[in-house]
Amino acid sequence: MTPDTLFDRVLEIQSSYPGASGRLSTLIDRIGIAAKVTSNDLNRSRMADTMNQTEGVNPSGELSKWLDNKASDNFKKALASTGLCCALISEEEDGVHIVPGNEDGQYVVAYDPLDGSSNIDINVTVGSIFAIWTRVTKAGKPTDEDILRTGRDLVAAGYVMYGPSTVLVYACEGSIDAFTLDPAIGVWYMSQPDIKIPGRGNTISVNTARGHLWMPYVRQFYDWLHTEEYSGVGKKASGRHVGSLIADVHRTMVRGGVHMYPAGEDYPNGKIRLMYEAAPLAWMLERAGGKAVTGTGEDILDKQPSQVHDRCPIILGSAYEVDKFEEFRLAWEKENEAFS
Ligand code: FDP
Repeated sequence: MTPDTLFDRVLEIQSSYPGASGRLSTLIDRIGIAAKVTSNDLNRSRMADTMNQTEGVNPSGELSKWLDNKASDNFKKALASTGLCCALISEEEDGVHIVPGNEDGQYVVAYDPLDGSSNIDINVTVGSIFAIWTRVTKAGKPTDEDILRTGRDLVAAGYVMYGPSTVLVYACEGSIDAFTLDPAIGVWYMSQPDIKIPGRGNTISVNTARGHLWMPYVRQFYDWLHTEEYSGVGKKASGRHVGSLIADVHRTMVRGGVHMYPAGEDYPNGKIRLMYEAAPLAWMLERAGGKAVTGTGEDILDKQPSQVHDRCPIILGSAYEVDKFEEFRLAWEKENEAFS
């Protein structure tokens, strides 16, 4: 029987691993609760007059809103109370939060509690993203070896999309499924099992206002997306860019195509954060059959963070488009090697 709630699906996955402790299932359940509270906070924010309240800057120097900090607290409370996490990393907090009394906890969880929050006042979709690792050391205070992990090491990841409906997409080793919240009864119902990204799409998503700052091969790839070769077969290529990461990545995951935030002169290392944005989304995309690269010669999943708030350029989407991007990059590098 197909499970029809998040709870059923998580139990089904758990039962497929003989001897599973149910700890990861507990974390997902708690993340589901944090997401429901955050969804409610967002829905009420206009009436409660909390929508535009600002509260200083986050560790990356960006203006943070009351809602950013509230969402961060929602995730922190939900996860810390499980007793299973030794360390929590939030976009809104400096450094790493070592959970008091839980130093032996098995999991490290990184999250962007409210991504795209500059879009809230215009009622555009925003999201939360989470990444879950099991620690490397056995016990005691977690070390850098436990915390500064690549996407390759993830055991589970997901995102929540607060849009016309609230949708939680959860991926673990063998599956990636979407669940839609019924707000009347607070239940996550499965709405899209076994998500697979099309092998090629027709959607191009990037902030073109930064185009003059891109590397030449990014421009060449972008121009190619407007040729007959790309749109000649199948549907005509179409530009779709929200400027809110989860909305852009979810559309790309479901419909195919490519979404990019490449490195440029303004953001030499890209803008998107590695540990709680790029890595979990790349890991999910790979499970759905897509690809994700940095555009500077690395698979996002292999990129090693040097600190928890590192950034990373992203080029992600259908395998066809990302492979083509890599062709342009390699050709440009080869040509320029000859002159260096
Ligand atoms: P925001 O600054 O609104 O929080 O990661 C942050 C992010 O949004 C992403 O959601 C979005 O994809 C990106 O920044 C947009 O940045 P630009 O406005 O520079 O294109």
